[in-house]
Amino acid sequence: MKRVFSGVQPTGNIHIGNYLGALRQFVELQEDNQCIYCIVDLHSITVPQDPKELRKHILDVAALYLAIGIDPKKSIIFVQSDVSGHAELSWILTCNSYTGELSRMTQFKDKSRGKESAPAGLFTYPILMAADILLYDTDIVPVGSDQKQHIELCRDIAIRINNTIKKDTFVVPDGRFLKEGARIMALDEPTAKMSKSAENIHSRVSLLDEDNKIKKSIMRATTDSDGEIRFDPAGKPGVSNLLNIYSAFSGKSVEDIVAAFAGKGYGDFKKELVVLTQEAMAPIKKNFEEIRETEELKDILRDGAERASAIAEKTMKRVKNNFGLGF
Ligand code: AQP
Repeated sequence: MKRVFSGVQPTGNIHIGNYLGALRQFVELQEDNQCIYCIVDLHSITVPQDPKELRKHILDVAALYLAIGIDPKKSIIFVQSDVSGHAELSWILTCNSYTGELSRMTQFKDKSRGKESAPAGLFTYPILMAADILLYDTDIVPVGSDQKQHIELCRDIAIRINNTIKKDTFVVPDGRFLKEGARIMALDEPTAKMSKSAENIHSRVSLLDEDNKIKKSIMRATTDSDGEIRFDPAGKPGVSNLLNIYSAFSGKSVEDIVAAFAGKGYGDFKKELVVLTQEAMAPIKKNFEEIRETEELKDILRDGAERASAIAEKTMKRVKNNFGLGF
């Protein structure tokens, strides 16, 4: 069995980009792999968080994991800060990473915008992400394509330490990126990725949006004036993004969708996409409502943290031993 690890930040507004790029893979992979799904709260504090809101969002993500179909009997679900090995391993990896490679991370450049007051955590967070993955001897990391650069960094650090400290200190993981859904773009600005933190709520469809909000956001999605439904990400980013979403929700190929809508207008296409999206979100919302307030949710997280800790402790023992740390 291969080991799978991935995580989502508890920063609110989990959207269809997160779902189609990453979360939907989580469910599929749990059938044939040992899966570990984390709520990465330590990552979320790279930017200021309100403590009350953060706690609420942690439980929201946990409930969403269950609502989309992650089964806690098959997969481990836990909160990152409940397992101390993440922060501990992160320091060891920090000492084996280069400031040059961290400076090249596009997410750091985007989020820090060159400001001297940018939190140092924004700079080092790809190392924490590497620690999350390496702590569990992970083989496969299902993520959206925005994480490609961070996965490459994680591999580079693991290979470097295996070569310089001791062979087989770390398992070198592979990213897993889907063909449709790996990068869902903002509905209002289809050259930027759909994001949780964008100010315009109609830039995204969140998993818990009401039907009416889903309809509004999709019907006002930016397209173009040529009127033809065609897949051309460079020339027609808005329509191509909607085709991608349609394909990911329906399981149909983009070519088949384009053929089915030949001669029809954007309005007809968007209306069908609205229904498709509403239908995909309905069971998630229903399950979420049932799970969110139960005590069982917290029991699942406690149990998950225990199971994750048992794996993490073994890795930390091996790593510390290889580095000559402790006695
Ligand atoms: N637009 C996207 N398309 C496909 N996949 C995406 N992911 C994120 N955005 C898209 C994937 O979702 C997983 C969880 O993401 P995250 O919670 O760790 O954080 P993020 O990438 O910071 O999410 P956002 O929405 O982009 O938040 P902000 O507002 O901070 O910019 C990851 O696997 C990610 O690849």
